[in-house]
Amino acid sequence: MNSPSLLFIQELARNAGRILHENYEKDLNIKFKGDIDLVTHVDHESEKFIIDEINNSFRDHKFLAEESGESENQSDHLWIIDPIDGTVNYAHGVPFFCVSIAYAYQGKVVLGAVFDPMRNEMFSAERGHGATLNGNPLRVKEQDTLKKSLLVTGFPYDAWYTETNNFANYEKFGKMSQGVRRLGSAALDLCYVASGRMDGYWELSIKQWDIAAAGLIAEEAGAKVTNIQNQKNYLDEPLSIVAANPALHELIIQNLNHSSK
Ligand code: LIP
Repeated sequence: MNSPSLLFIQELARNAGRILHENYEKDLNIKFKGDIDLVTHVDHESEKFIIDEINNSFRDHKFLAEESGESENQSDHLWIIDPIDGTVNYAHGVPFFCVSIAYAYQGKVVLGAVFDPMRNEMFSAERGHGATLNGNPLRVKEQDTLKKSLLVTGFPYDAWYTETNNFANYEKFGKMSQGVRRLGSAALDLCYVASGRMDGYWELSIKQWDIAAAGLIAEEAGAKVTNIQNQKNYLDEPLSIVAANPALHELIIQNLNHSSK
């Protein structure tokens, strides 16, 4: 068998999460990829562990990972990996981050696992078989009015310069909802929508590795997940995302500004 099981991807995320937990609040050898886009040696250690484990179990799979990029080989089997989603939180000692691992077959994500090592919370899904949190079924909340909704969003690393910085939406939705949170991990933001802790999530600019696993988890929990053009191919460039139950998803799409102008 050259395809993984849900159990395999769950254990892989859990074991990578141990690396994050063991190094939390230690010397992280922080380096900067941009003005505010940073990386720690733990990002690289977690990613190497995940890729080595996959190579030990499966032959010739392809990878798209935040730190090492896209592997050059061709394969029907693609792993989409964020070794630490919430790296800025991790680097600052804020306990809100996770490991995000997705597996896609012939271009369609079929398995996803997001593990939060600080709360020991394993969010996972297999396409067509539902989503769970530590084995318990997940379902989005059916909140259908913005003023009763708790929303979550994020900002791109080039927010200082880009017109799609999302600040105008933060203010607009802040005046239409019960609140807008910025928690710092897209994967956990999506999993919190899947679990009903949050009602809706959006970002104007995001990466495949941030959302591939949790996007499937949210879909399997009953969320409508699209890009900001309301298209279902939210993993295609240029990436953006909106996730909520269908009624609230429509209200977010209707009110979203696609630029700061
Ligand atoms: C982060 C996302 C976050 C987004 C940040 C960044 P990273 O991913 O989780 O939601 O707002 O700009 O993309 O860099 O921690 O893997």
